[in-house]
Amino acid sequence: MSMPEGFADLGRILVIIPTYDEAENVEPIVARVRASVPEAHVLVADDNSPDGTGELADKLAAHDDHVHVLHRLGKEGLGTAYIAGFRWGLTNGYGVLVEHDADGSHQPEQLHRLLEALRDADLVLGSRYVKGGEVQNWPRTREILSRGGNIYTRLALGVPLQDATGGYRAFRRETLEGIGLDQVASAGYCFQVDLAWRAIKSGFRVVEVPITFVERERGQSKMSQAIVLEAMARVGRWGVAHRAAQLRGLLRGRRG
Ligand SMILES: Nc1nc2c(ncn2[C@@H]2O[C@H](COP(=O)(O)OP(=O)(O)O)[C@@H](O)[C@H]2O)c(=O)[nH]1
Ligand SMILES: [Mg+2]
Repeated sequence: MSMPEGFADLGRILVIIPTYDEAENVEPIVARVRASVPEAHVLVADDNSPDGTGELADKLAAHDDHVHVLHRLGKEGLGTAYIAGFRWGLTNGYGVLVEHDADGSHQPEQLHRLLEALRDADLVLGSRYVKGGEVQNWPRTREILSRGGNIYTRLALGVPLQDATGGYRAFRRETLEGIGLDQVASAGYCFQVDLAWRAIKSGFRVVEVPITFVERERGQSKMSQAIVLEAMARVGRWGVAHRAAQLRGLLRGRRG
């Protein structure tokens, strides 16, 4: 059990929840986050959802000074929703910025694990694939795709991460300030790999803690084949560039 103000040493906490057509999910997920870590603030980043999610979030914000809403003009993707949310949080002085899905896949009750680990880290990844982590409710094909994507990422980039594509994460503000958010162009799963890879390359401490991922029961996934293909192509390119740089370094070392 954590006391209110239990994470005051980390600075003010902002949990960013991107939404697109999450009318059935937004109220319960915000309530669970508020109950789990009462001192944390929530920012719903809505892309003008046709189902009225943004207006529902406005109603929550009107009754709770720890809830805020960022309205964007239209569906521009998860990656840019997070970047806009990070910028809002950095401008408003938050010390910790958390990524959290709206659809019930991430458990607000496990947020403590991420925050506790952040005391000794710069970026904490909620991981489905470390010991103690799990996935519930996924069709076999989806799990194979996710696990395969992570094996591919490990091989391409040589990073020791078990779950580089997950979207339940806690960043210290200094990490986001240090990785060059301006240059992040990726969307979807690739966005998550991109941020973790930048953090590792910049020398930040990245750690994984186990989470229980539960596939959504209500509403639609926005995952698409295009998102998967983008991730494979970009991660492959980064891997080649990285190996080439390593090789150049090696050759220089031999000559000198
Ligand atoms: N603001 C915004 N949120 C999005 C967008 N696409 C997905 N999301 C949100 O991102 C989270 C994860 O998306 P989801 O469709 O569940 O992806 P999956 O879990 O990989 O199947 C959910 O909270 C979605 O509502 C988008 O284009 N804009
Ligand atoms: Mg989902």
